Amino acid sequence: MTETVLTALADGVLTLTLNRPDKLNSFNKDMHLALHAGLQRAHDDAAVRAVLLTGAGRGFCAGQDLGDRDPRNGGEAPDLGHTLEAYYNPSVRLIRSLAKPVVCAVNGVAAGAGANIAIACDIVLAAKSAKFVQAFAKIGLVPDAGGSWSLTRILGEPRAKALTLTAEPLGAEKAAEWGLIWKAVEDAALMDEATALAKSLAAGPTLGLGLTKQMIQASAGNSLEEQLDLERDCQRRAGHSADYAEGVAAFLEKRKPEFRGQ
Ligand code: T3D
Repeated sequence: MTETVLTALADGVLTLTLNRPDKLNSFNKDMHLALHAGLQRAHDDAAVRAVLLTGAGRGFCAGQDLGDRDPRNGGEAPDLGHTLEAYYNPSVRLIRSLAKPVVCAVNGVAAGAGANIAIACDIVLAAKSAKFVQAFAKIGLVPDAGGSWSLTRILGEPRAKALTLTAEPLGAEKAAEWGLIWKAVEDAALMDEATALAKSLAAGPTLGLGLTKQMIQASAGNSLEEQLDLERDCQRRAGHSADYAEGVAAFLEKRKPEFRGQ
């Protein structure tokens, strides 16, 4: 049977490739479970120091496989609240709670939950030809996979509402201009650039990078006072790390640091 998520570990980077290209990598149960397993491995395996998420073929991910939701097949309508809780929400939680950087290379269209899972990643690069589509309104659903939270925080209400209420595609360059993603890059350069970025993050001070991610994510819900306390606590932990000692020693010895992720 074809693997629905291809997994490869090299140079500390765990690359997870959504792999149902004939369905634009839309989610079925197998692909959800394979993605959970890949992300869980990133949590558990110390050899993994960064994740690179991408899609096979011409699309990144078209959200839910609507073939699995065909109402003409009869039977009771599925409980979509359950599918969010069992399948989509765990992916978002696994990405956001991972104390390691997650790079997303959006190689083509990202629609529905596919768009919002991309946006949940830490650094998002997209091919210039890629687009982000909040497709939900077209089929009578509401945004999910954290989209109503992240789009509003990143873009503000006016743009979040326009994108979700109209389901109009947002091109990669505009997405970068609006700050929804980090960068739009030439299609042919996407994978090289995303891989180089993920590799350099994987060679970084993993503990400090994980704490930084946690702090940035916490800031939206914190007052300045709470955030100052969090910075103090995280800096205390980073200051006791072997990578901090190595970073300072390397600086003083005018050489490149060799971080071990501890
Ligand atoms: O159900 C639950 O569990 C609740 C959770 C829901 C989460 C969600 O994500 S809901 C939103 C679901 N996704 C969509 O509504 C997007 C549907 N797809 C599209 O709107 C378009 O396909 C795209 C904008 C993504 C891309 O358009 P385009 O013109 O580049 O490609 P295409 O020709 O429409 O699609 C190419 C093939 O992929 C085509 O198959 P074919 O005709 O070549 O055999 C198409 O049917 C298939 N495909 C695309 N999206 C899906 C899909 N097949 C199943 N499910 C899809 N979501």
